[in-house]
Amino acid sequence: VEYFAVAVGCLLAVIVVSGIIALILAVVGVKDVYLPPGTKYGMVFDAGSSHTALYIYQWPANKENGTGIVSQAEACTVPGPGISSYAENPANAGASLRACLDKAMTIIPAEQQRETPTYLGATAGMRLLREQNSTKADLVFAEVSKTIQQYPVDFRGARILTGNEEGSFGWITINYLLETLVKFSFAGKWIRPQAAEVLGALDLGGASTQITFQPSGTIEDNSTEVFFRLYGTNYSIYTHSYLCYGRDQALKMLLVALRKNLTSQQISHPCYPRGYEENVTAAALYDSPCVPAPAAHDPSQILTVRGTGAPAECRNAVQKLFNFTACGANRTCGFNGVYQPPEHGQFFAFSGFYYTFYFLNLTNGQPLSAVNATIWGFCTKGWKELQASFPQESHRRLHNYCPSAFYILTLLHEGYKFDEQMWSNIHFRQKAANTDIGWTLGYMLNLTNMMPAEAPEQVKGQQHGLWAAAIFFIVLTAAVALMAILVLCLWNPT
Ligand SMILES: *[C@@H]1O[C@H](CO)[C@@H](O)[C@H](O)[C@H]1NC(C)=O
Ligand SMILES: *[C@@H]1O[C@H](CO)[C@@H](O)[C@H](O)[C@H]1NC(C)=O
Ligand SMILES: *[C@@H]1O[C@H](CO)[C@@H](O)[C@H](O)[C@H]1NC(C)=O
Ligand SMILES: *[C@@H]1O[C@H](CO)[C@@H](O)[C@H](O)[C@H]1NC(C)=O
Ligand SMILES: CC(=O)N[C@H]1CO[C@H](CO)[C@@H](O)[C@@H]1O
Repeated sequence: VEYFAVAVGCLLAVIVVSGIIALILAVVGVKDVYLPPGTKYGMVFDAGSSHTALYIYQWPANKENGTGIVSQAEACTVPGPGISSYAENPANAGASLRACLDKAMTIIPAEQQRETPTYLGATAGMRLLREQNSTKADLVFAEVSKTIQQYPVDFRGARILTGNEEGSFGWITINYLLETLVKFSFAGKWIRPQAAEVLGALDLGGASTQITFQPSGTIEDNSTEVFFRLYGTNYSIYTHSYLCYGRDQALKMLLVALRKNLTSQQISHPCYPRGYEENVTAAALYDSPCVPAPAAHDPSQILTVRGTGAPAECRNAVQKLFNFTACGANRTCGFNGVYQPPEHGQFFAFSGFYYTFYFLNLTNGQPLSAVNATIWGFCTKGWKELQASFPQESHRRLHNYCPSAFYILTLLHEGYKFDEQMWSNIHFRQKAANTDIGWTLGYMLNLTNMMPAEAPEQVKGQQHGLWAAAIFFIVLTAAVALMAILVLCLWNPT
């Protein structure tokens, strides 16, 4: 009986200890402990209204080594117009992406390609196309998806971002790159930077513009409020996207507004330089939901647009694109009746804001009065003088800098209400930490769960060596115990 009890005891001990070993190995996962070092990649197509760009990001495998560690490996501009322009010929939208996808395949090592998360996000150009004809928008998405699926990547879908998402992800991108949300300290811990203030984001696309910031007070209109919890901190952010107030659509609205007389073939344009002339068809002018076509009009009619180079008239015409009276009396407001709390903190203004102001050499922190003076001066130049001053600039774009600049000035100063003092808080930037600023990085960080809601106590990858050693030690101890039990059991019987 005694012998039997000892045998059962030994057997139980063996089972329990083996179980513990098995459990440890299963929970930890041998794979997890011995992940090979290397670089991981992710790709995001930014399908904007005027063009598409592919961003390739990289980060060290198995260790998100603090924020700022995801960096841009490459940015590739897709040749041709934005995907929404292929509504009549969707197959070509897919084909247009090939050059950049081919390039990506030369950058991402072959063995990494299959696990490279790849996204396509479309913005206001596709929002407008969907508004016009959602079947056409679906066909374009089907074609771009088909093309991307022909490449050996982990394609996770093509979709239209909402205006609020576009603004929020731009805000996350900036604050991630500037390490205002979280920082990796030298002590090897994630910390929330105490001194750092989050920055606001001002984005100007071709078909929409976004303003996003953390106000000092409460947000009174919850359609403009987004909440995130990032690294253990709650953020309540104001964001609004104004559809049709991107640069290209705004200039289209301006041109239509300047067409005072529907029977005339002529349009006088005070923002275009004297001596500049171009023809547009009525079909091209009224091709967007931002500019409703007149009831009876002939799409094949050809209109002649003539520049008059008159800055005061130009400014007046641009101001009329905004409705500044639609807000209730006791509400802080942007324009067109959209709620906006008072601005707070520093802002980065990027994409269209940056490109136009960079051309005019206005990105060095010039005060509002100097910006105003430069734009007025630029808008008085005649077409010949302009071409002579900027011989290397494409003539297709040169005539648009004056209206674009007045548009940006009016949008920021009167639309978003940046007064003279607040103006100095706007920083016109294209990049931060060598990475282009836009919504794409924030979008990828969110979708790959690289921005956890809770602050990790320590990064598993960081403590890799220690972690592996601890597991090894526990398993070794358990194995020795197992041996000891077996030996004792075998010695005991008699
Ligand atoms: C991670 O951070 C450490 C300490 O800051 C640094 O020495 C190391 O180069 C970083 N790793 C990568 C892959 O950037
Ligand atoms: C939308 O586009 C589809 C495909 O091009 C076309 O067949 C359909 O007639 C269009 N619908 C409208 C309302 O224009
Ligand atoms: C501005 O908006 C208000 C309220 O929506 C409207 O009554 C008014 O006509 C608008 N003004 C212009 C110039 O469009
Ligand atoms: C651009 O502006 C800065 C600051 O106002 C000035 O110092 C610089 O000379 C300007 N550059 C050009 C090319 O105009
Ligand atoms: C800011 C934002 O849109 N965050 C999203 C990130 O992704 C999760 C799902 O994984 C969404 O729930 C969040 O809203």
